[in-house]
Amino acid sequence: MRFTAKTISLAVASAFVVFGCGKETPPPPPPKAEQPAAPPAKPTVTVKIGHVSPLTGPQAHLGKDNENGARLAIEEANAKKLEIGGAVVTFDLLGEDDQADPKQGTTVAQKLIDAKVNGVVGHLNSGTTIPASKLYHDAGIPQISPSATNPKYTQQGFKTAYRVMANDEQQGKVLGDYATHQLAAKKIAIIDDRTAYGQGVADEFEKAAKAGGATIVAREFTNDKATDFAAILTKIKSKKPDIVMYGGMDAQAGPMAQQLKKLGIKSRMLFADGGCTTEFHKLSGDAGEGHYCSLPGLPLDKMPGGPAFKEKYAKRFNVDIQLYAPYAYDAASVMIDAMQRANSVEPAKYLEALPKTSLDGVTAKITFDEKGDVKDAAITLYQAKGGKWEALESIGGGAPAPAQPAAMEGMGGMTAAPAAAPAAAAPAEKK
Ligand code: ABU
Repeated sequence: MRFTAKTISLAVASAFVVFGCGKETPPPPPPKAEQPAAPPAKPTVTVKIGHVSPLTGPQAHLGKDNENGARLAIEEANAKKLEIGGAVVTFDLLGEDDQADPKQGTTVAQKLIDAKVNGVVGHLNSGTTIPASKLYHDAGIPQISPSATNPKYTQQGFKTAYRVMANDEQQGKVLGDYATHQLAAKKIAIIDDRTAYGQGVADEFEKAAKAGGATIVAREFTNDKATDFAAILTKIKSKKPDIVMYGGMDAQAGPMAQQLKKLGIKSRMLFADGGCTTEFHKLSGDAGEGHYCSLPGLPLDKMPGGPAFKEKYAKRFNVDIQLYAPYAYDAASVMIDAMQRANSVEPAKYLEALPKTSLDGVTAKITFDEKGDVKDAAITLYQAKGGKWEALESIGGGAPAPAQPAAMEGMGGMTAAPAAAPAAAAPAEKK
């Protein structure tokens, strides 16, 4: 056969008809069997919850502890696949580091507001919580601090501001009463770190100590980054105080106790919650023995959910609780509970449910007064014995009668022990 141009083009054209540009036409699909229609998938929504604490600097151990507490509450809520407002909710924790610095506190608060968080757990420090609270208030974002104890935080009239532990009006008074009544202190020296917390609790302590008949023989101050207190302590030594009260955090309280001993000052020290940690024992060593501290709340082993929380925290994070993790867990839980009761994750809607909170938390039954402070909060006094904080007595919060000594790890390695003497005084009435 001769191949002419005509025969070749006919063959090519035939090939296109049969194979359709190189693809075989597929056979028609077999008829489908009737399938029942699948139910429509539930809508899902991601809810951002901000968390702020110092994650760097001398308080990083406390900041991480707070973040862990909030994270645990959120992970548990996610595992339950909660439905709020008809959607399955996934909570996303946005952790920010404010370095315990007021300026950084407002910077990260604005960052969270810009990220459109639905609520904030934090901040850890009063010095950052108070300035940030104005921004959250103006943005209509609910804020629950686990650990900021300066009373001013909830006295600003902000509908958005809540906290889940006793404040320093209560804590300062309990410490002042304890110093003058139980420890019979007549001459007291006071040092504070000039933060909103340290200075605030020292002021409250001073009022109560004076009311209890003590004389304040020295009032000195340092800062929350300092490590050398020799000059202050040397001045104080000449005043021969019965008690040295320090308003500040463990990073200073520990070295201060060491330097006190080195200078031959025999006075007992008294701290509020910022010095009432395991870290204090690490930093002070033997020099920490015999000093006193207070913590809002019951000892961990006496909290309604304390032992269970301690176990699950260790399992999840493979470390012991430092201090405020149970409160951060409760703060996040209160927020999620309010969203569930409001059936809305919208800040404006669940904000209306927050005042009606009545939650069986890890730390206590949580209900709020008109300012956003937790009602009927307990305060516990401790003494350092054998490198641990041993509970002496709890005041308020439906505290049970003082318990027999019982080993208790975490929360400063505290143990519960019989009271040294009858309760000094009830916490101040909330106004
Ligand atoms: N509550 C003591 C530590 C946190 C703060 O209030 O600054």
